[in-house]
Amino acid sequence: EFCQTVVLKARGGAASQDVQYDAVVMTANNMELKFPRQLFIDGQFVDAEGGRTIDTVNPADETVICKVQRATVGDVDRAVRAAKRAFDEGEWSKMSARDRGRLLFRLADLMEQHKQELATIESIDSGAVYTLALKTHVGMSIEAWRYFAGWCDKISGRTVPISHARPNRNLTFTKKEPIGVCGLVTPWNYPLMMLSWKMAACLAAGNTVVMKPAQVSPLTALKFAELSVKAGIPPGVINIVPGSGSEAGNAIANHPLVRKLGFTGSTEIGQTIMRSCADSNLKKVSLELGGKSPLVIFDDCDMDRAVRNAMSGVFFNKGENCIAAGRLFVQDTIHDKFVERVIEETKKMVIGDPLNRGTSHGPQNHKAHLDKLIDFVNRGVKEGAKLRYGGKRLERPGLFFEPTVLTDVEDSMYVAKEESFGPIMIISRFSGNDLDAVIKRANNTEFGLASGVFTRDINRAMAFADKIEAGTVFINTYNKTDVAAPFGGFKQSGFGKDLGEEALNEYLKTKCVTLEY
Ligand code: TAP
Repeated sequence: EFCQTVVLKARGGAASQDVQYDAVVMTANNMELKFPRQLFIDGQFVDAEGGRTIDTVNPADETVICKVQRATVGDVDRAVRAAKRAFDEGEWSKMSARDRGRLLFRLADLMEQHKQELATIESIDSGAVYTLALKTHVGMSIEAWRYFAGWCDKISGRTVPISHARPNRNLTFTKKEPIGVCGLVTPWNYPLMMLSWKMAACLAAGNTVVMKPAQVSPLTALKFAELSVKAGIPPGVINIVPGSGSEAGNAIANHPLVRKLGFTGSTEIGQTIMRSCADSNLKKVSLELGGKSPLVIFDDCDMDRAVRNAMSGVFFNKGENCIAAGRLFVQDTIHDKFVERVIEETKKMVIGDPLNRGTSHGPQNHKAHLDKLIDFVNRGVKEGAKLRYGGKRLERPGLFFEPTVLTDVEDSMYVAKEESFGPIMIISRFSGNDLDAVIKRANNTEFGLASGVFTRDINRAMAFADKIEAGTVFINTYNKTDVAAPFGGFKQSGFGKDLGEEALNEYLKTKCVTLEY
């Protein structure tokens, strides 16, 4: 691990200062990468108390990329206090909303200038295919920053016609105010994008933030911290505390000065977090949790389009995708043809080094996850599902798992009910044209994140959209998320929205002012 001291020249107002840090320097993807590996607190890169570290591993060859400092409860407390100072006394809360927007636009521009470097770091840290990391992991992150930067000076309240106290008159108006110090805890599947979806809305609303990335993929969050200094975001506004969920994540959820927690991750940890938020100080919470999203394919669909979208619906980002089509229902009249087509396409997928431009399928994020996928398939086969393709770890270095197709999946099976979060297509059949029957099966889950339907019958598609219990519905498409469209689940997939105007409400409070004159 080669390190070099980097001095960052911050732009911006009086609060800006040069920041010095020890960067990890390495070459990958024919470029030089430079990124921090320390905590980012109050505008400075610092070691954790006690200096404990976590190894971060490249899943393409299982080598250790570097050691990252691991935040303790005390470190989180320092970060929260810095965020509180920045909110109460700092430049951030004093500047106008439009100036805040300018800073966020500048940050987005810097991310754009470092796009290749960010995508390469994301690729080596999380196994994302580089071309996808450029377009989605980093590309959509930049779009989220620009989208929310544009909202900064458009957040407004209302005037409300209340009854007068005659002969006087009354007026009520509402103000949308930032909440204060917000905590964010995110997963490893889209490390920079999950940070960006939440933090862009959070900062646009005027809050300050303490963020914990997933311990297995923390590097782009730290590179992002560096860019935030260059953009001139004042010290303490953004704090990044890599570390474990049980220690650093839990310390954020429990902290009495944090007033809002935005979380993306599993349903199980979501429940723990909600409990901590309630017990500590009743902090506001939004939860984007697991999914088992149904995709229903009728025999009047455009078959090519259905096959293409089902493939990306399941295999996009090696299945490490929260809205992945976790279960396919295919009408019996086209079932066999459909299965044959997806197997044919799956065979064509190019598995390999995620940095190669021709690769379409990279390694799974980390070893424990890969092991879970192997167990998942074995369990399905044991219960009677048919393994039609894949299902094993590949015999090559790196955490590669073959894209997998399971058919004959019955509703009672484990694989029909639980999320795999990996590249495993689960196919069940349905008969006849009974929409209600298949919707009932599709709704028979505690998850409710996304859903999809392929049919040329617009009435059937709209009836599906009405009756399906999911926060997102795709008709004749899949995975079509956009920074302007609200995103989030129903039932045990959580509550609260990322993206779109609605996401701002997660990070704002409404004050109601009444005056008499
Ligand atoms: P989790 O295990 O829930 O981890 C998510 C984050 O929470 C990580 O940063 C984790 O830290 C932290 N954490 C763990 N225990 C905690 C605790 N007691 N208190 C506070 N924080 C804690 O999920 P995962 O394995 O990273 O991600 C996979 C899951 O996320 C899947 O179920 C997937 O569906 C879901 N997901 C959902 C969405 C949306 S938008 N709904 C998006 C992506 C992923 P560590 O780093 O130490 O684990």
